[in-house]
Amino acid sequence: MAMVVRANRQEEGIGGHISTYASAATLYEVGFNHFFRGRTDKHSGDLVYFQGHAAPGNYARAFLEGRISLEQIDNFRHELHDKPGLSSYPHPWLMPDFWNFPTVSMGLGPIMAIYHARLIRYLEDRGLKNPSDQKVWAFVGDGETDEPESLGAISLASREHLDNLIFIVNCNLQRLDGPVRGNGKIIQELEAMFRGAGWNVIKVIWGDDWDPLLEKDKDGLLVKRMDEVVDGQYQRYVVESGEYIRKDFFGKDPRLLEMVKHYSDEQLQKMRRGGHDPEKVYAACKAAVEHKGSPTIILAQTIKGYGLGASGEGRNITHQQKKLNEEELRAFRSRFGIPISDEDVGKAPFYRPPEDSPEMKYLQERRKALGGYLPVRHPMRSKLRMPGDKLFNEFLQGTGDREIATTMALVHMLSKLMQDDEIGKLIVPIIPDEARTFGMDALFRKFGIYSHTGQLYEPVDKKNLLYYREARDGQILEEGITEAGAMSSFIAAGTAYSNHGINTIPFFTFYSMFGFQRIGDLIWAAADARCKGFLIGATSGRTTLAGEGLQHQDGNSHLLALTVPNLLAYDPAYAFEIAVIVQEGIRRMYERGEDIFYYITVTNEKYPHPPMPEGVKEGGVLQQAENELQLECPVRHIPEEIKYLVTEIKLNERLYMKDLELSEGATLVSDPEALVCSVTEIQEELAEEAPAESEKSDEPEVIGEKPSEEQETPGE
Ligand SMILES: Cc1ncc(C[n+]2csc(CCOP(=O)(O)OP(=O)(O)O)c2C)c(N)n1
Ligand SMILES: [Mg+2]
Repeated sequence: MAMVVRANRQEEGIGGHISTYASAATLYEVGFNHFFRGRTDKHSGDLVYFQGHAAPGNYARAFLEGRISLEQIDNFRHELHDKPGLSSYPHPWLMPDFWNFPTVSMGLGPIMAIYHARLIRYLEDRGLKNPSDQKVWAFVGDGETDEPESLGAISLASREHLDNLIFIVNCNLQRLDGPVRGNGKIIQELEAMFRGAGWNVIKVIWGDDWDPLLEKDKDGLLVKRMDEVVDGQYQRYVVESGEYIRKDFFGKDPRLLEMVKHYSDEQLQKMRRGGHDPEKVYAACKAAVEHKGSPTIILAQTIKGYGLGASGEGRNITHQQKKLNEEELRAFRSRFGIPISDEDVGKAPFYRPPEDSPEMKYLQERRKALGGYLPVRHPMRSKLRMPGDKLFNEFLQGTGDREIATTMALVHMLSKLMQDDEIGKLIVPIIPDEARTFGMDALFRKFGIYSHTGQLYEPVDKKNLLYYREARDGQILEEGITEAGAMSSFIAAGTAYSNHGINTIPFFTFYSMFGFQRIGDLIWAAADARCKGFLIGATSGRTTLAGEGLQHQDGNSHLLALTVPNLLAYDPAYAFEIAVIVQEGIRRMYERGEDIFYYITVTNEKYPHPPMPEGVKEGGVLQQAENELQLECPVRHIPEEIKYLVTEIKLNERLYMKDLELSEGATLVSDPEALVCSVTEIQEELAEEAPAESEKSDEPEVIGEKPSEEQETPGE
């Protein structure tokens, strides 16, 4: 809190959030002290998706743990200054040793967490990862659940029996502008949805102050009253006096009033909500980790801006409260018993209990017992052995007169990669129900479609060579019609190098129009997460699906792809180009350790493919500058086409109009000096290459003690 207040005093409008963490502090602290396990030699460690704008509180804890320096904490949101600072949201580029999961865009954290939990099962079932009781925890805002992505994939989690997944929804009943469901009840609504979807639902609504009353509530009067009061009114109780609560809440029935007649107004006002009661939260988390067979959601009722009193607690403005005056700071200090003097408190100083104080000892002991600090981003990079040139050579020869589409070439290449002894098992083909369109059904039988339960039925096409084979060790992720889900799988597989030390190489093939246009924000999240892999935009271009509406005619995805700095986008025309891009891509991402990813568009138009020109082998790119020329000739000699052989063009050689062989009697009208095509050196899209992390130490770096190279060159 002091961090945000100080930053905003120094610089008007710098931003940051106080009230979200204030509501969730107990939820996090119970997790940190009892449940979230760090990664050790013996345990993979748990993965925690933090609510993005709760970052300040997580920094405060890391400061207490000694992982973040005073200088950093005083440099909040100034991560580009000379001195090290802290990013306002989880950011794996600006704080590469700390944050794993970028969650700034709400709704993406929950869906990414679901597919991450599923990917862990996939890796285990395919023998790439040792089975363990590793958990994925996801903190979610109650307002955030309105995003379609938050709830859109919840049935996948129960269908796949993901008991390695726990959601904690911070039900503070408020979002940015006001109540989440003023006239309704968000907790009941979420309970219905998750229970209906087959999740284990645990509600932590009331703190233990309420237990004696609930015990006395033999006729269910109190529970009935609790049920009928809507969220907007519960928010009102936060800012109201005990007298008001007695009258408005209990006063509806004389028997309820009787129940609380021995309670003072002050007592009534202070009765805690479940999410602020550490014992209740502990009990919920314990039940969640012990539950088997389905994912768990903990719905914890909290108060937004808890502890801020008149300066924000439960108020509609609380989300944006960043400044506290002296009086408000004093009230906060007194409420939580922080030993700061009256003179000092106005300056919003940082407070850190002495190292040998019981609370600091406890905090350190607990993290030690749980396997180390969290969050920590600690890529365990193992170098990949590249497949030899042989695998790609076939694609460099051209197809002669045979006409093929680039999609076919790509799918054939994918199949060969999957059969490679070295990297075959690491390839993760991901498809949102378009395998047949792209000819990928050819992969079904040989590699299998992943299903944890195997195949419980006899498929209708069992007799066919390419039947629909589901298997527990299946390699293909057939996601069904969900580009968002498929992209979340892509992110999980493309960041497994960092989260699990496994170099999985995802190939996500989709209708190109349903990529950037539809799930562009997840593609940004992939970029932020330092994800690797190949996005394949199939059926691109505006030619083949004309007539199906503009939503099917992609002429723009490359424009959108250009805006993502660590994404390399290509629109190859020939098979040899795809081979060069894919081979180079695997080398750069997995051998040299660059945190980049690729977007390759392919089409379904068939034409003959030329062999690779000489110059391209030397590392160049073939660029065609001109597709048309004008000539004069007798009508009977008008040529159908003018062919030229590009195979012999060497690096940096150019072919001009004047070099073309025209048909008999034809003379060139176009400028003879105009360029037709050339083989030029690749222009690096990324100005500077990221330092290969494989060269870095495997030891986690302590933020603040030794700033990493990446911190010095953020946003490269
Ligand atoms: C997709 C998206 N839309 C809007 C925002 C801006 N935003 C940040 S926090 C917030 C309110 C969050 O409310 P809730 O999910 O209930 O979380 P709380 O702070 O109450 O815990 C909004 C609208 C965002 N980060 N992402
Ligand atoms: Mg909320």
